[in-house]
Amino acid sequence: MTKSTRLLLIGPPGAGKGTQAGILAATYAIPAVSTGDIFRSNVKNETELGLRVKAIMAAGEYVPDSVTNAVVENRLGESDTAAGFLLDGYPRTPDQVHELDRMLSAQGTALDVVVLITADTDEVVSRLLKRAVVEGRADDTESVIRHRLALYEEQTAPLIDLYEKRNLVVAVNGLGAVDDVTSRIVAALAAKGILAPAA
Ligand code: B4P
Repeated sequence: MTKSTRLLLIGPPGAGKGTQAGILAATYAIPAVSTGDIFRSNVKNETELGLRVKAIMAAGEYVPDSVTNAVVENRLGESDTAAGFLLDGYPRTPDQVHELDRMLSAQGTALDVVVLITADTDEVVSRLLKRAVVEGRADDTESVIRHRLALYEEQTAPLIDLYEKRNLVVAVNGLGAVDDVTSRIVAALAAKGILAPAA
């Protein structure tokens, strides 16, 4: 493994970011930092932050950049991220990219790879509707899912170009079994010189 591994997972809602983030964090022995999970846990625990973002998330809107950036800056300030991390669901806007650049350059570090997980709209809508039955997430109704997808296309998909210009992006097909998607990501990372630590 390289001395430290700083990864970012990007892709539409339902592409499998959260699913793969958990598996990859264990594989590469780095913490997954999921803004969605952080917000959901705050909503569940009815913290001040949770009360602030609850309705925004239920409507499928993005939490304001200033709030999201502060959450990530705090999390990346924790010692377990010093040897690397995997960002899941952040950044999603140009301002978040800018702030992440600032945070990392202040640490004298940078991202190693941006993994783009692709999946078509029909597949992601069907996955999220299935998850609605299992988990009952407030933002997994069909109209909110479609809104989240539109927001992704408008605000987040353009960021891929920006990271492509930095030569950081590897695109991985997110269709098929979860294990197969993981194997594709592991192979794509290996091609970039990022290897899992020996067990
Ligand atoms: P997230 O938690 O990031 O939600 P998401 O985009 O839906 O992705 P998630 O990771 O949960 O789903 P996954 O694709 O893994 O964000 C939720 C909300 O938080 C946002 O709408 C926003 O309000 C807020 N937020 C978060 N980050 C923000 C930011 N940076 N700025 C502003 N606001 C922010 O999985 C989906 C389903 O597919 C699962 O049920 C899974 O089991 C299934 N699945 C996964 N892989 C599969 C496969 N290969 N085959 C079949 N099913 C699969």
